[in-house]
Amino acid sequence: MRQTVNLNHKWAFSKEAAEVPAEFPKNWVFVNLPHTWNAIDGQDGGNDYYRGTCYYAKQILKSELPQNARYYLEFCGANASAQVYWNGECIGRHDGGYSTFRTEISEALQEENLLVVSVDNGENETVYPQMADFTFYGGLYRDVNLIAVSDAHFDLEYYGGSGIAVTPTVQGDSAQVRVQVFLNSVKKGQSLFYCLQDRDGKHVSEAVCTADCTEVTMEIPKVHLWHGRKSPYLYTACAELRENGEVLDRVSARFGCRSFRIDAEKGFILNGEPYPLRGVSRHQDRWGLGNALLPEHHEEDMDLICELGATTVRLAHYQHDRYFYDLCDERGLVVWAEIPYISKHMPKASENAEAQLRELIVQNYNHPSIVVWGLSNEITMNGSDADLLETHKHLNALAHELDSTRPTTVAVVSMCDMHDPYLKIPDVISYNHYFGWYGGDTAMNGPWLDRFHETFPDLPIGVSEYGCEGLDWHTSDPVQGDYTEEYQAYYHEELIKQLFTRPYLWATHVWNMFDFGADARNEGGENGQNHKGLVTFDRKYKKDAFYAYKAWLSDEPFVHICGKRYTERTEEVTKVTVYSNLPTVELFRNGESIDRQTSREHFFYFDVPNIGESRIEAVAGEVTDGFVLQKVDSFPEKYRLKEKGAVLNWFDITAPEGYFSLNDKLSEILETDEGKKIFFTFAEALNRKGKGEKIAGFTMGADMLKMLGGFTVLRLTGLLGTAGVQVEKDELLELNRQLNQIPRASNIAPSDEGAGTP
Ligand code: GCB
Repeated sequence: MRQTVNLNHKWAFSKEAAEVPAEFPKNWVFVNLPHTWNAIDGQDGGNDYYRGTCYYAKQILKSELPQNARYYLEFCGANASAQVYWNGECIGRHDGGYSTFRTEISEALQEENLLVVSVDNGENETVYPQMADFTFYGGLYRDVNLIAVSDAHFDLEYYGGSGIAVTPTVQGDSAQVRVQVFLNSVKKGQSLFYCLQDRDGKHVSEAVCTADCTEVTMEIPKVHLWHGRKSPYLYTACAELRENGEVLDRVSARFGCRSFRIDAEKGFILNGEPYPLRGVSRHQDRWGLGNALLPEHHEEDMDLICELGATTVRLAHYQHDRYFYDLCDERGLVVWAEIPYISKHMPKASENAEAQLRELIVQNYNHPSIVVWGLSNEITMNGSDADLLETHKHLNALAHELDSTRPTTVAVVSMCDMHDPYLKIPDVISYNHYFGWYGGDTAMNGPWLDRFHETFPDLPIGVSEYGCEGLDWHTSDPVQGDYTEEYQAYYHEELIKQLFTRPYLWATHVWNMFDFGADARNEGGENGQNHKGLVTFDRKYKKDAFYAYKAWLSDEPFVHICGKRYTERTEEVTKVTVYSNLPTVELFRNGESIDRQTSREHFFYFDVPNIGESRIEAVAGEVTDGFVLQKVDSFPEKYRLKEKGAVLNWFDITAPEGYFSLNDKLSEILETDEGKKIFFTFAEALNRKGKGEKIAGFTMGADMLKMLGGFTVLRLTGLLGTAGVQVEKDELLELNRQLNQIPRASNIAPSDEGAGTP
């Protein structure tokens, strides 16, 4: 029988070593896995985290290993490229930081062994991702195992797969389940035993055959369907390789029986019923830990996503830990799984994109939660060409060849024209739109989607990303781009109303469930993070917007008062927003009822007298929520955004009445000829600072500017950190001086309709 030994404990680690050590390096530091070397520098801003090669070393004594014929090392995540050295000899190499790979060591195993793994997250042109809005934490950041098997065994070498593939097909009230196994070194006389077990371990079907019979189809009569969050019923398929009554090897896989289709008009249909996919995207990393996670971290994330009431999760922008896909199966979340083919097509990396897609599918084929394979994200950001199209055609065909049961998709960048030929390649598509954050305003989202739907009525469309930054800054007058918790909540209220009332959208995913590490970002007064999460990076605080979703999606009765971190207010009558999934909410101030409202939109707005100290309480059915509001004379500075380490803060800027300044929105400045001229001269100068014609590889073209028009020029220059460009204080002051000369246009034309219009 196979034995699996976990090897996470006690590795020697070095960032300084220049080569593979010949002996065990006792003077390196000792670490346990999971481990990343970027837990701190990958999250503190500045785009300066260490990207290069580090080494891990471990001593392995044969006497401590289980006795068996063949031995494999299993790496569940080494970011991004790894070379495996066994007693000084390179025995394996793997490119791609998010998938499992294995290396056989049977031949080379001695009594005392030295295992060294060099892991490299440095820049290159051949391994995805290289350019994206998240930190590429380097390290052996998932489990490392040793698997000992008999000579004949279920395959461990094919793209990190499990050696068993299960394909259930629902037919009436039963299911036909095809089980395929992949074997290594079988001999005559060996046999296979197959079984299907229900959730309680009871065998519902069995089959016995010779070892060359690697595919059987078995029936489950009166099948329990896997029906998303409502009933995530799982079966287990197992296969045993036997010889003379002895079990030589055994594999098993959980699976679920469900049918689904994606309809361009009706959205997602699960087991014949409309099952709206409304949910979030997840990045895996965490504050202080980077991507080096323990099972309890995945469990906490899953609990939070379920509390929100999501029915779907987009596991962006790469393959996640297999434990997380397991949790999705168990809890009934419908998953979009994808590879990190992102932001920028790299002609020399297509082979790597293909390998990562192969691994994603082979390794995750059995998960009933997964319904689509994502081929790429915002890949036309820097333009499209014939090679990009070819690569997509190829990836699309490969996904279908490896898995005929699931459609393919792509997440399209907002400004990509809806007629772009690459949109015709996958089976369904989704757009990333940030109208109301980066550019345009919130009201543009629904109409844009309706236009797409009218233009392409047969192509299912979803929203793969939308979101807005929200930190612990506060205001009673939220405006786009202010980074307050209040604007974020307002943005999501608007988006929920538009997206959740359009049943044709096959899936919608908030960007993002959690704040995440993006070391190149310098935003919102907390550098190194993207704060579009509904929950903070440390998972400790659920922002108000979280509850807006809970109100629409969850069945667990609750009431939530917004603005509890904003208790000191100056106005005499203040707005108090309440979210609840119950129809009626009554608000009390110091025990007296202010108002009782009934709404089907789950959002309730109260005007509350703000005098002295007010104990505010919201009551809905059996549930309550409350906080203490305080009247103050002047606006507390602690609520006002302060950029951290900013070259200039908004309050340092001169803004003569009637004239532009860095504190104005780019879109408004670009509406004047003079403003256009000044801004483009400035942008050209920045382009020269970047690489050639581009800023960190991105052309600052008209579409990009249009997309970013909702930001003030100051914020925008802060954002450029994401693209690796630092704008100096004197450059900003000079730009401000020039803007101060331009009178604001008196009759500004109505804002245009946003990017990607047909
Ligand atoms: C996107 C990207 C995502 C970013 C996000 C943002 O469109 O796909 O990786 O993090 O925008 O926040 O700008």
